[in-house]
Amino acid sequence: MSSKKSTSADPAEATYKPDKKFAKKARISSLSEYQELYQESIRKPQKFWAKEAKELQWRKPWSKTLKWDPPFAEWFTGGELNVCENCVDRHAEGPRKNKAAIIWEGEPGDKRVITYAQLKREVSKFANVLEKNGIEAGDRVLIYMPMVPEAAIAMLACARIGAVHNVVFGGFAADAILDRLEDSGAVAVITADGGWRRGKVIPLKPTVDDALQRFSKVRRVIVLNRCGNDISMQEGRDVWWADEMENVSAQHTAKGFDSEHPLFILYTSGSTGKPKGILHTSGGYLTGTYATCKYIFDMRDDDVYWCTADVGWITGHSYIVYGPLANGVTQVMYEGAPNFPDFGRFWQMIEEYGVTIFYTAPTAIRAFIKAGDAFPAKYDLSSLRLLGSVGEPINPEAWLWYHEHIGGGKCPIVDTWWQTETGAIMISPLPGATPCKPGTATLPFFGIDAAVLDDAGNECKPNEDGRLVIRQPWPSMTRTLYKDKARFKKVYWSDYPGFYTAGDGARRDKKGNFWIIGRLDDVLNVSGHRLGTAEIESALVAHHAVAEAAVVGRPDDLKGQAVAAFVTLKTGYEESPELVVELRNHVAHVIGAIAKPDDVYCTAALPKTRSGKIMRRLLKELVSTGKISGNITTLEDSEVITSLQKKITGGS
Ligand code: 6R9
Repeated sequence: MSSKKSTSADPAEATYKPDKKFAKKARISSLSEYQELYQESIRKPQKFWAKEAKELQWRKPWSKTLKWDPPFAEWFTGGELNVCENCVDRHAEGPRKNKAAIIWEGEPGDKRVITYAQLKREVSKFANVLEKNGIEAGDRVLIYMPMVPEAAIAMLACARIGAVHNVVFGGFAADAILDRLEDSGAVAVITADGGWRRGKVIPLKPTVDDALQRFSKVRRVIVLNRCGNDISMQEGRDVWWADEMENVSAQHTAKGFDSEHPLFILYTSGSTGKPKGILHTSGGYLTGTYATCKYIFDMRDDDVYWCTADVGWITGHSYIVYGPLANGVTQVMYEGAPNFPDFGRFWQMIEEYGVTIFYTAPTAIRAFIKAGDAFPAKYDLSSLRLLGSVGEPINPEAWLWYHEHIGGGKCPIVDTWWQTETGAIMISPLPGATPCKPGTATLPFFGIDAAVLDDAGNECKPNEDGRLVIRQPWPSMTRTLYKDKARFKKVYWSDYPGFYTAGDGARRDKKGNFWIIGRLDDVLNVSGHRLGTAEIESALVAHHAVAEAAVVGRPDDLKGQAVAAFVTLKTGYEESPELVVELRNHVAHVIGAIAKPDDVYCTAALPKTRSGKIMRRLLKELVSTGKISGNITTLEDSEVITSLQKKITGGS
């Protein structure tokens, strides 16, 4: 059965209404119900959030829901809770005791199922290990782990004792670890010997050693034996996870912490300058992640949920660890690459575990499109009932493929807009209520007063481009940049005093749907016309030969900016002057002559951060100057840049 109600012959332009059967069972089952509750939540946001927060377990009730001294917020002031207790103990002691919390699969095929009762024992033991090693509430602990259950256990154990974790994505190099150790002032590191990726061991401990040679304040390194690769252990500083766990009790009494007790710091990557340490606290963050999981992913007791992110990113924090576990759901966790041993791995796992809710990124979807429809077609994906997307605007081509080839034409797709800074999803369809259109994240979540403003601070008219802002505080918002309140104020709160500026360009259509154009620095101005790079990319990707595209502006005497496009081609297509002409005309045909790329470069791959975001900044520099001056350490593959540079400058 299809959820589609086409208002246009072109499927990319059609509106997809929630499936009736889905809507009937959903928590919010019609657009009017959403609208009514939304209006009420914006009139009285504190009332809405307090109701959600009350579903959590508090050790001490709060006395004030919100203390707002712009831009500094305190939520649930005076309240005390233990975040770990909410995610683990609460379920381990009730009817969910023997329910699977984590169904884990390692890349080589090893499998583990951890029930809530077992998770409680493991987390309690590890909390005892941390305390035995002198780690106290407020201490910063750097976590550098592969995607194994112990990564989540380490995070939860930190939360349990009030230590502040800083997870660093396992793909980052020693310099990135060093920056974070220094900025956060970490006293301990939790790592593993290595992790599996595309059939190979990626060593982790040696990278930590490298960073620690230049940072002496870390007293203890706890090392998980995952791969058995050869590593060295420094006497007196490094200890094995398994040895430590052997002699501690499985009982650990959790204390309550203040609602505003820091929970974690997560550094944003990819930007120039010093990394920004986004600080999140306890009660508000948990309330935001809990409530969004409940309404947006419609989590139920019989669901099997799978978010394919890494715990090194905010999506892994909010939608693998804290939100899903606060909801007591069963989730799948996977260690390795989506294409190991082939592009069928995800689909095979969905079939095997009966995954019902699946959350991934457009960049992954485009890789699957490129690999071909035959992979998902081999597996039974009928258990799926809801799909999610996050990380960048999802181009209609990817949306439609996801809808048809993964969702079988029946699953709602929640395109979720949010950021490391927002902590939880801000704009997204509600799966039983919101009509979807490929490419729009649709409407704000309850309590989120999102708007699009022009330079003067007025709300933009429908279809007019402006800046995306949030006008009222919300519980899961970042409280500050770690040790840098001034930068926090300047970066997010100085465009429109009192309002949070997301740094994204956006527009709303007549129905109020938010269309995210992309980061504001990715918006081009061609002959006085504003063009979203995402829009042009989406047009390129809609061409049958194109797998992935990145568009940047290059200075042009006549137009201000000219459009430079980089594309990777699908298997079976080859670069040719004819194809370049065809692609340019195709964009002109889809958007208009103004958007026609001036340059089209075919490339084997696009430069990406290790989290899969295309680094347009580098491409922009390359087309503007012919070279790269900045730091490219966050790149997944720096070869890509070298070969593009040759192509652009005509060098060999
Ligand atoms: C969760 C996450 C945040 C930036 C954000 C925006 C882009 C994320 C999006 C999206 C359009 C979506 N972004 N989700 N753009 N539609 N559904 O990705 O956090 O890594 O901090 O990135 O990602 O540009 O400003 P983070």
